[in-house]
Amino acid sequence: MTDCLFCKIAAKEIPAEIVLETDRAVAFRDINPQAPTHVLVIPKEHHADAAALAQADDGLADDVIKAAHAVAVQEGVAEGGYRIVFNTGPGAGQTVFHVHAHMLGGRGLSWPPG
Ligand code: IU
Repeated sequence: MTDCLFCKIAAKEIPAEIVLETDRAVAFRDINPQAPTHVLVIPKEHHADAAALAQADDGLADDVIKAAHAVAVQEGVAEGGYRIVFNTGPGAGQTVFHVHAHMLGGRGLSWPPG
């Protein structure tokens, strides 16, 4: 999608601190981290939100979740516990409409979220 910031990050047209890349997903550090480790995991293919990702065929949602878990292991936060969050829709706080999983870890995470 031509005007999508995260498509441009996936295409390396805009710089980001990429921590993991697979055939179909890219993971990069959030510019405004909410935890010691806060990484966004996106499919390279454009889908607006988790609802659209869930309807994408051939296991793309699986790939994104597996990449998020791989990042948690790589970043050393898997054992202490981590959270994968898809804010879906403006009412849930989604501000960038290229689906992204937030992977947060490295501190205690309370529940329920705000
Ligand atoms: P949200 O779930 O759509 O609200 O999350 C968007 C996230 O994207 C948010 O945590 C921002 O800090 C983050 N982000 C980024 O990492 N790099 C950017 O250039 C922009 C937003 I714009």
